[in-house]
Amino acid sequence: MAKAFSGIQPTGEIHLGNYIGALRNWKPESGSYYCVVDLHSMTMPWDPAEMLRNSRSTAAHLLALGLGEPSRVFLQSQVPEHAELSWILTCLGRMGELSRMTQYKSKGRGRQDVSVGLFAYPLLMAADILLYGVHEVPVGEDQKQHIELTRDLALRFNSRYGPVFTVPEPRISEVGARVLSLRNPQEKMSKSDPDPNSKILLTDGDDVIRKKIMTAVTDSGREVYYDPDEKPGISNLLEIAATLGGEAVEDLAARYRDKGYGAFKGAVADIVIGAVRPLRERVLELLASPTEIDEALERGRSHAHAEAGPMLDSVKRAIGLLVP
Ligand code: ATP
Ligand code: LTN
Repeated sequence: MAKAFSGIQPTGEIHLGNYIGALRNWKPESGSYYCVVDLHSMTMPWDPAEMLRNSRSTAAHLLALGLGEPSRVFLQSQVPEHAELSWILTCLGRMGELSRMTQYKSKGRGRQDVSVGLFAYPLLMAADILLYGVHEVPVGEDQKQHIELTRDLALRFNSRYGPVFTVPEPRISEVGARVLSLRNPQEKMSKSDPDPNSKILLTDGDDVIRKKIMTAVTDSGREVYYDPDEKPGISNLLEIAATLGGEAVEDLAARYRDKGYGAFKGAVADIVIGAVRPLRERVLELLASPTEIDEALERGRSHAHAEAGPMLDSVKRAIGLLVP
C-alpha cells in the first residue's frame, strides 16, 4: 500500500456516503495521514462551539475506524504549515483554473456574499496533500477535480523550481463513489444537508436506520434493477448494499428483481444495520472518552508537524525564501 493522505470536514456528523465513498478506503498504513480539515470548514459561515464539537467527533470516528495507529489522525489547524504552503500555492494557482472548479461553481459563483476562502479552498487542499509527499488520495467522486488541480500545481511547481513535490493520484472506488441523498436521489448525501432523513449516520441506531431506508425516495415502477438514470433511488440503494455486503451490484439486483421494492428495502436495511452496528459501538465508546481523543490528536499533530516542517523548508529554499 502506498502512503496516503485524505481529509474530512468537521461540518456535521459522519454519514454512510463519507464511509462508503472515502473512509472505507482509508488504510492505517505507516506514513499515511488522515486529517480533520477544520480550516476548510471555515469557507462557509460556522458556529465556534459547533466547530469544536464536530472536530472532536469527526476525529473520534477516524480513531474508531482504527486510523490512529500506525497512520496518524490530526487537526489541520494545529499544523501551521498547511496555511503557509496554501499561500505559496495561491500565488501559483490561476484565476481561470479555480473558476472552473464545480464545487465553487455550485456553491458560490456569481454571488458577492461568499467568502474568498470558498474560491481559494482547492489551494489549501493541494497544500494538505503536497506537504506529505503521498502517492495516493482516497476520496469520493466529488473531489476528483480538486486532485487534478493538485497534480497540475505540483507539476507546475516542479518544472519552475525543481522536483520538490510528489505528484499524487486520486483513489476512487468504482462503486459507491457518489452515494445519493435518501430524500432526493438527484443530490449527493451530504453532512450539511439539514434534512436528517436524507442520510444515515454512523451513530444511528438500528431502528432509525431501518426507518430511513424503508422511507427512502424510490422510483416509479416495481422492478429492482441497476440504472442510475432511470432508477436513481433504487440504484443508490443497490450500490449501498452491494458495497457494504461485499457483493456485486448485478448479483444483488438479480436476486431482488421481481420481489418488489418493500422486500428489497428490507434486505438493504438488514445489510446496512449489520455493517453500521460494530462501527457505531466503537464510535460511541470513543466519544465517551474525550481525553483519549485529545491525546491521539496530539500524537498525530506532532508526527504531522515533524514531516510537514522539513517539506515546507524545501519549498521555501526552492522558491528563494530564506529558511531560518
Ligand atoms: P459537506 O456537506 O460539508 O460538503 P460532505 O458530506 O460532502 O460534507 P466532506 O467532508 O466534504 O463530506 O467529504 C469527506 C469525504 O467523503 C470526501 O472524500 C468526499 O468525497 C466523501 N464523500 C462525501 N459525500 C459523499 C457521498 N455522498 N458519496 C461518496 N463520497 C462522499
Ligand atoms: N475538500 C475535501 C476535504 C479535503 C481533502 C483534503 C480531501 C481537504 N483537504 C486533502 C483529500 C485530501 C472535501 O470537501 N471532501
